[in-house]
Amino acid sequence: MTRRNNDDFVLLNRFKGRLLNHLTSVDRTGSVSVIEEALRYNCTPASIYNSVITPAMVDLGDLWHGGRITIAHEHHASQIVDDLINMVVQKSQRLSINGLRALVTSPSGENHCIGAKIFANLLFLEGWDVEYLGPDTPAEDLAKYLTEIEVDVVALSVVLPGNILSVKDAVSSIESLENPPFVILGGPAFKGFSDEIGTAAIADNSATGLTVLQDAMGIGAGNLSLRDTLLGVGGKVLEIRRAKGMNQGELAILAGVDRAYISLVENGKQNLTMAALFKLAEALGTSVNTLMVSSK
Ligand code: B12
Repeated sequence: MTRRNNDDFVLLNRFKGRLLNHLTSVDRTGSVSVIEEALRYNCTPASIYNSVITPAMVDLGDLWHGGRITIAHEHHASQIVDDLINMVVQKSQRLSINGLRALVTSPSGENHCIGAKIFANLLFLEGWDVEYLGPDTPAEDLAKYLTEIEVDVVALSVVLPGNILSVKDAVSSIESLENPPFVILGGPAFKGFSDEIGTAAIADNSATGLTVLQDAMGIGAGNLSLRDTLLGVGGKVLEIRRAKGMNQGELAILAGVDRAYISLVENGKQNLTMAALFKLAEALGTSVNTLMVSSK
């Protein structure tokens, strides 16, 4: 039997209040117990991140700003929160794998990274392969790194409005690449921000960010059906084979399978094993990730 998710506002707000108390007194055990309880109550990872941990950190910032706690308290609390973020992802189920890969970081000068890490984990739980780099990545180094690793999306998190300038640098460095990935910008610096930054998408919260990426990548929310996945892989195999000027027989020889097998794959009628998928990707000179990018 599957248990229902529980995203009751009053319950989440109570967890947030208790977490804030434990973080204010830098009580790791108490903080962990709040998150464990939220998970036991079937609160979703997104609601624990967005409605428990995030608002607790905002209130903690107010206490710090108002001189009620020291920077040392805030640093210690941030470390505890880092562990809580890991705990949520470790104890949650990843429902699907969408074959897409994202890189998450923040631009030069931005040392806040809790929001970036939460967004990275939400992407992971939604089925993405995620490369999380931590904060403060210089624009040129990021662009250079992107020539070495293949990603579909770069997500940049910005907290301080003063770092909008450096995120603009990052976007233009990425856009100057030969095959630039899709770029999404998010974080509190974009609240009420209405300008454009190159061709990057902008989302000030993680829920909107996930939806924007689903639309941009042509994937629906949640699991794709087996049929849709096989049709997506088949379409991609056909597209790449034709682009390479190969016929089905030639691809079959390279992949070590029958021509009829290629025909079934391309029509979405063959339930491929992972080994077959790897052989096909290799024969087409591409990656499994690329073959797994499905259309809606
Ligand atoms: C913890 C903290 C720090 C820690 C960060 C530790 C860490 N590992 O990240 C440290 C000590 C490093 C720090 C430093 C500073 N901080 Co500080 N910090 C905070 C604090 C208390 C919490 C931030 C946080 O973690 N929030 C929780 C996260 C989860 O929320 P979030 O970032 O909004 O992320 C959510 C969404 O925005 C979204 N999201 C985030 N990224 C992305 C990306 C994409 C693509 C998408 C779609 C969505 C998305 O998803 C997340 C989940 O819901 C805030 C208080 C506050 N009001 O936020 C101050 C705060 C942000 N800091 C502030 C300041 C001023 C500073 C310093 C300048 C202080 C100083 N004088 O040195 C430095 C700047 C350092 C730098 N150069 O970056 C101010 C910023 C004011 C402003 N708007 O300009 C705040 C608001 C405190 C305050 N009340 O004054 N800080």
